[in-house]
Amino acid sequence: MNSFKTFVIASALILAVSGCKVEKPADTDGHDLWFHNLEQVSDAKPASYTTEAIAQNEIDRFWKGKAAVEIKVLDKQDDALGRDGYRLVFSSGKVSVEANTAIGTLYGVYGLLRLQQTDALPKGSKTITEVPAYEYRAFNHWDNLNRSVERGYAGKSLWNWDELPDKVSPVYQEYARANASVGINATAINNVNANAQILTPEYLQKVKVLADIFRPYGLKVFLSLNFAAPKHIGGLDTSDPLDPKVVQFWKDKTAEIYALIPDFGGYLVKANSEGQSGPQDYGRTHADGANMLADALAPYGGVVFWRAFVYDAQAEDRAMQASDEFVPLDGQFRDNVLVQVKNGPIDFQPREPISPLFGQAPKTNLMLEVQITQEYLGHSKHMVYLHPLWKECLDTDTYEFGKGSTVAAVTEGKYRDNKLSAISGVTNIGDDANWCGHQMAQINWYAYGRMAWNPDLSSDEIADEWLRQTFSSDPKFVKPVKDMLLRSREVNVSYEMPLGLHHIMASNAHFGPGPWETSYRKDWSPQFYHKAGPDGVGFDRTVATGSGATAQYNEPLASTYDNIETCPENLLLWFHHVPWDYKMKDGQTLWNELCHTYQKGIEAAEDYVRIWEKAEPYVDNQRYQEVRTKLIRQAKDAMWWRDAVILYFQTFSNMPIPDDCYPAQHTLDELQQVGVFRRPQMPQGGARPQGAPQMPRQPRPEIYDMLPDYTLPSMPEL
Ligand code: BDP
Repeated sequence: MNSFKTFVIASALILAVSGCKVEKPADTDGHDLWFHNLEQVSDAKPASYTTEAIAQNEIDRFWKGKAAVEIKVLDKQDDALGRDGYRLVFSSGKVSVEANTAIGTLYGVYGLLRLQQTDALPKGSKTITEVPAYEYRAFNHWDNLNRSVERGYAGKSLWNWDELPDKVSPVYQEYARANASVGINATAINNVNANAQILTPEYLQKVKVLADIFRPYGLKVFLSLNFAAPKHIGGLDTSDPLDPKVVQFWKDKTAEIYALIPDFGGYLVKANSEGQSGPQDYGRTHADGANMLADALAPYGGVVFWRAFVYDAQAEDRAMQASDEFVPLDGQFRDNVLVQVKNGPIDFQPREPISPLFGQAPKTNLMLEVQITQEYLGHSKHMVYLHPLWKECLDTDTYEFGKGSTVAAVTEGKYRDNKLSAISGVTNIGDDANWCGHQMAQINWYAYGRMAWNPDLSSDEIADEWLRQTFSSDPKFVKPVKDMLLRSREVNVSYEMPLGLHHIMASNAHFGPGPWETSYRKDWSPQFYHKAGPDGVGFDRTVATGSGATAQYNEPLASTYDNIETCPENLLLWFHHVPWDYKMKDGQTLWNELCHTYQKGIEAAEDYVRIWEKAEPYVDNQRYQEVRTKLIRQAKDAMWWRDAVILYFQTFSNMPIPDDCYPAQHTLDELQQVGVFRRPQMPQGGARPQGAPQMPRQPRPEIYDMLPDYTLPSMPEL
């Protein structure tokens, strides 16, 4: 239901039932995202489907201010604003939205409405200038052509390929609008594990329809490539990037795409990674492959996002491989190639150090890839606000160009002449009514866009904006719920993989714990990453006795990480193999610290339920209930994680769970059986396993009784 109708119905109900008393908001499925509290003041339709008309229409429908809004594309270019920047000039009785381009004004309009919705409009005369940090603020959809979404937890793909190009869902436009409202301006619409069919004429006609819908919102389409496309769909017997026939195939294909989509963005490529084909199949390098595509795109202004997510089963330490492969190629990539690097050196874990590559390739256009979908952080079942995770990476100093050369500064291009810059986020969007599977996961879509525009914004500022626009501006709601969101990433680390533990999840679906698991590939096996044994736990990456990964960082990071005394404790087991009785900074043994950290995680997750219940008067019933049910489940899943990891590690440490922690609620044996075929029931009311000694602490029974039909989750199919 559109927000205007919702508003009218809700207002009528309120008046009918209670005079002017403020009542509970009307139910919503969350589809209207952060536009939820925008009240429509007019039903006007855009005069046409152009950027200019859309910008004007957003003001006509939603601007409540008395001051007249004037939208103007500047006659004389203002270099300070670039292509997408804007200026809001507030003077008496007037607000002027100025930019060099129409899309700049549309961003300005959304900026102005955001100020209105967050009660942040200036009182007197003022000029606000906003210029985005990155030129490309991209989304990566891991959407397959059969509408399944790799690592997607919010329903099917938005793109209905069977119906396109004839039938066009209204959702495509809603999607483009939502992206424009937070500044996202590029979208790679298909999975990086790409099916070459997307490049056939039949599919390109469908892609063109999407591109036409996205264009007025400033959203450029990118396509993920299958590097073997010349063989798969081009009738060639090779995909060697130096073969003239292959070069010609890509030139022709690129020309065909631009004929349909003149503002096509370019290609996103996963090559020689996890079984995907690539230039190395032909003895060529990543640079050979990327440059061949870059040359095909250059005449049209297109760019290549070439991913650095590479690793090989035989290597001793997967964390070192992106650097090992890409550092020697520094300086060899064309100007219109950006090398897309995941935030950490392994794979989107709840906490990783930064990828060392950010500090090692000064002559390469590096870009950051973050994951918005919660592959390793509880899927769409757990509430985790991810901005603190991304911000931690952006703010980390690589020291490559001296102090202050943070990942943000390096990727923004502050140290290169070539100012091409980009950032990518793997989306959490599907065809669920609320887009993201979890109402609270919408914040991660919002926050990604805001961060891509301005990496300096704090997690607090972004959460504040989102809550006010999506739920309520009442401080009694905003403060506690925001605090909960701000803690949620650290809480997730605490109950899943604290103190630098990583990759110990169940390996089939990447949901839930699996520390006991082994795999036919050692680098997919949790045991390879935690290396727990009688002597301790953790991956030794030091120079003297371990893999030497610490040496891939610049000083002083390298020696800080290398020395167990100076290594930050939240990364301890990432870099060191540590005895169970090692004394931590607070005097506890490592074992007790682990137990207490998990305990804190569980208790914080339990607290979420109570905090949310207090927020109830400010939230419509539908969203309230949906979130509450998920939060209860999250608390139970936290317990599941703790029991699994601690009971398994206990077989090596032989140390007791401290008395001030909850006793185990499951046996290791039953946890190891969790799977599609056997799902033990979570004990109700925090019941102790039979025969367990009396312990002083018990999980709060009221939380565990709330979802009586909870079973330990089955492992979803991949
Ligand atoms: C991993 C995912 C896998 C992706 C891969 C990638 O498990 O599904 O294909 O990353 O980024 O996180 O290519």
